[in-house]
Amino acid sequence: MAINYLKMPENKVAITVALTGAMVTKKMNPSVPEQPEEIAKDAFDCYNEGAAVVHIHARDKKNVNSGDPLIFKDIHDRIRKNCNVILQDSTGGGANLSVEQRTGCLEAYPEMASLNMGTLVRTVGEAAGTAFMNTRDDIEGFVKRMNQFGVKPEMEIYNLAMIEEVQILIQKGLLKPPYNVNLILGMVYQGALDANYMFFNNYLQYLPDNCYFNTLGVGKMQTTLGVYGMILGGNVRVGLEDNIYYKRGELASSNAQLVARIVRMARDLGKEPCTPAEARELFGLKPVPVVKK
Ligand code: KMH
Ligand code: ZN
Repeated sequence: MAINYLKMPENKVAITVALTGAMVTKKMNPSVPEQPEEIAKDAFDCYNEGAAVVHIHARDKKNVNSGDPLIFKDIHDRIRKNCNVILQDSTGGGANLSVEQRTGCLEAYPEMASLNMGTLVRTVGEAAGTAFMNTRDDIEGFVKRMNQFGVKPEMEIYNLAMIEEVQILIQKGLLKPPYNVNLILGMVYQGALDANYMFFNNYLQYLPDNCYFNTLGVGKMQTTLGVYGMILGGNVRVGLEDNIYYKRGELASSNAQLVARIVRMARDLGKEPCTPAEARELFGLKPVPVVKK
């Protein structure tokens, strides 16, 4: 297997926690944080457990997915009162949001934002059968807007064809190295690859030079795939957005519980979780002023 991607330092792993998402609700797991105050609390708890990056979705007062920059700004400000964790907003948004609305979060100046690298078809929930639109033009529009705001994209990869889109952005000079991708397996959408280790190996084979990867197993594969990704030199994403269970038949009690478990497993592999400052340096983000309490 040809390995071109950037490996993390052997004794380090950057943990991202996806706190809320667009699809999970308190009905599915009462611990899902929906309002800014709850999201900020979870972010701080997860930072204290070892998360370096928080992936953020916003909801309005009725808990409907929102791209309102003011809500994102409120979440950022609340998080920043307590810690300097890296703020990564979602431009995936939710099924109710237009492509335009999905970039609203950039006006709240996150440090990173998700960039979905292709179109998929939703298969669950009220929006089943509709397209999660990310045409090549949309992707280019998103990344240009991110560049205007000085926001670093984390490219969301759901199948092998999407790695081709990464290459296209590199060829067009729209990305600044080092690149960050989130290798996703097990998303329930049509067009997304199943959570299977062989697919994961294929992803790695086709990654470009100068590229760090995050490992994201959706659902029950979150922990095991995460460990596999760490062993191969990558980072890990956990959190209630992608997995509401702690183990079979038992709901996770919080995002922090999921972070704590992956940090324990990282330490068993001889890896310490990166601080936000360490992750910023590796990913080429600007330093954030020290939070004074
Ligand atoms: N839920 C993840 C599989 C985004 O928000 O832009 C993908 C995700 C995308 O988090
Ligand atoms: Zn998301």
